[in-house]
Amino acid sequence: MLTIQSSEFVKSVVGSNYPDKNLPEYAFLGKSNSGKSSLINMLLNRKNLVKTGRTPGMTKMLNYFLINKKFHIVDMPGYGFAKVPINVKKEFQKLLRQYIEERRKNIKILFLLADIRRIPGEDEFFFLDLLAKNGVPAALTLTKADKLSKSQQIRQIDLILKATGLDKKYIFTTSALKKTGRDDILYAIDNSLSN
Ligand SMILES: Nc1nc2c(ncn2[C@@H]2O[C@H](COP(=O)(O)OP(=O)(O)OP(=O)(O)O)[C@@H](O)[C@H]2O)c(=O)[nH]1
Ligand SMILES: [Mg+2]
Repeated sequence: MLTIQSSEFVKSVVGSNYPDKNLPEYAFLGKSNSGKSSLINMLLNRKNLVKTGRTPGMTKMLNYFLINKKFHIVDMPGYGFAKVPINVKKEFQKLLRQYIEERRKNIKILFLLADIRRIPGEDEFFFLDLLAKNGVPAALTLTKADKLSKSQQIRQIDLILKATGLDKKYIFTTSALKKTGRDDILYAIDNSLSN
């Protein structure tokens, strides 16, 4: 089992000034407010390494963190913020697409986050398709599971499997609040690091 021995902020990347070290990376992508930063903090056992709950839709940076001096975790900017103008949205999609295309060799798993209470829609399909085209493994990661009862979770996961056509093994269920799903994600990272 992967244990987190060290985690440190490396840099914020705008454009293509990626870190010099060419390490494997694990990216966290999702709509604004889907819980990316909270999940990363939970995985790393850090309260506030990644800032959470700030003005959504404003950061255009990729934030790189170095873990165990061995791999990077990337907190990606949240997309789909309802109040931004369409041209800003387009620019955003371009930026995220550019990252995926430029880093497709580095990205070992992209965790695509979605609030468990929502059925994934157009945005998620856009990225799942883009990731498949670039050969980047994707894991749909359902967040805020604590918002539903166990039986509601089971029902909702069933609907999500039907809507996406994904296999159950590519879906993680998490709660940053209750610290659930941590072992599953760390296990997946560990597994891919040793392959
Ligand atoms: N109940 C519950 N709330 C959560 C959970 N994870 C995140 N939240 C809350 O959801 C809000 C957004 O969380 P963030 O982690 O900042 O989300 P984000 O995806 O990083 O948002 P952006 O950086 O704006 O894209 C915050 O108010 C969190 O406290 C969870 O597992 N359970
Ligand atoms: Mg965030």
